Amino acid sequence: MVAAHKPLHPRAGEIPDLFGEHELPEGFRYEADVLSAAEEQALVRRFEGLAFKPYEFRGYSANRRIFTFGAEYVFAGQEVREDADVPDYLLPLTHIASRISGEPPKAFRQVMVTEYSPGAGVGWHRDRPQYEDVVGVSFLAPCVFRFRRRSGERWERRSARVEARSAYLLRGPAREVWQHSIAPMEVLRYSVTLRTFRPGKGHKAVRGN
Ligand SMILES: O=C(O)CCC(=O)C(=O)O
Repeated sequence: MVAAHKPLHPRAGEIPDLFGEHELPEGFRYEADVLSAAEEQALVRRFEGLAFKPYEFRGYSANRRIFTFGAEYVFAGQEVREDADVPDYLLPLTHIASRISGEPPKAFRQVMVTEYSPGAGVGWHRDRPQYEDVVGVSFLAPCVFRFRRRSGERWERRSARVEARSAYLLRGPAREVWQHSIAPMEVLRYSVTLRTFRPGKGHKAVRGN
């Protein structure tokens, strides 16, 4: 659908799906323009220096690459690093995550930078049960953020255009019931995913898929 390329600057919580007919899943919150172009560029310069590794899942490498901060849950394929604390230059993003979620900035104990080269996307999934709230901040290019949930024999679907320099929150049904995915990118995009942990579910350097 060409609608994916339509400029769209909805107010938080009011983004329509690509067809403009359905509400997006409850618990999805969206805020455009959370960063200036200069702030975006400064962060992208930082991302370019990260030692990204392919995201691994059950022994397969995806074509997106990640770098994580926060030692409590280490994805397969990533190093357990001593210096895993969230660096100062990413702290403004924890404040954005706090604003959109109402949780304290420090609650976002895991921060993951993802690099999507052209052709890379994310398959259908829900985030792992260790996590509670999930906030995503987008850089350089818009993406099509897709949702689906089972409805009898069929999938009910929604999708939203997520702009560069925007933030979204996944919580409640948008996070627990609906799966999400990102259509393969045509141009380079980075995202930063900030996650809180469920009480008692943070683990020291647990490795997993
Ligand atoms: O890039 C994004 O905004 C979403 C990433 C995502 O869904 C994930 O890594 O689980």
